[in-house]
Amino acid sequence: MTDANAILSSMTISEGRLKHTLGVAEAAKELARVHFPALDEKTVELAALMHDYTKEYPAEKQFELCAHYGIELTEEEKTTPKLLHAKTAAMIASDRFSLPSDACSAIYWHTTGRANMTPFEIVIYLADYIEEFRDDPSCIKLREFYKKAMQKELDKTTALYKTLVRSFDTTIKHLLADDKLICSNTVQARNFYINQLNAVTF
Ligand code: DGI
Ligand code: FE
Ligand code: FE
Repeated sequence: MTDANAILSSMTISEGRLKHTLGVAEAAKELARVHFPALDEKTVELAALMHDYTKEYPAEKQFELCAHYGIELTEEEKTTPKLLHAKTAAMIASDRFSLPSDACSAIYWHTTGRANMTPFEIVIYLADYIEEFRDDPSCIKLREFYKKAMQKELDKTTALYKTLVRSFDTTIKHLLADDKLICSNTVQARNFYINQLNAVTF
């Protein structure tokens, strides 16, 4: 496995994206410490640093990388190539930086989420949404929602799952408002965590 400097020095991203990336690394380490202390902090940091590694690559380069790594494109990805950055970054994290498979899978699912995410996947997915430098209103609201839920709920898992549901709802509402396709994994993720919460409550 590689180290943080090797990742950072090979990165071709804007200053704003770098700031976001460093924010995700901090948020991910904190989420892991609070919710999943068995996760390795160093590996969580490396996955966070890699999560948007290819975000600013042009669409043709994303398609080329997908062809190179044998990634099959879903209908949503064919029309929304920016969804591909999660998958191409995951492939590069494995191939060029030898990150372990649990870290690569967290990078792979960080944009859409999915049902029944692993602890590593939850940490990177949510850190991407609530890291401190995200300044659009829905991210600010979700960050506040998470903090309040952590104070209010007796159970940390309930607070975490409620925040996940709200994150998927927020994404889906934005996509609906913009007439965009909604990835089925995002819908399945929302339904999964609602069911988990209902199973706890009743
Ligand atoms: O890469 P970031 O900007 O840090 O964040 P991200 O990887 O979560 O990407 C956010 C973008 O992904 C945002 O423009 C919405 C889009 N997105 C997320 N889920 C879906 C989606 N776009 C479509 N079309 N369908 C989805 O289900
Ligand atoms: Fe991303
Ligand atoms: Fe991101």
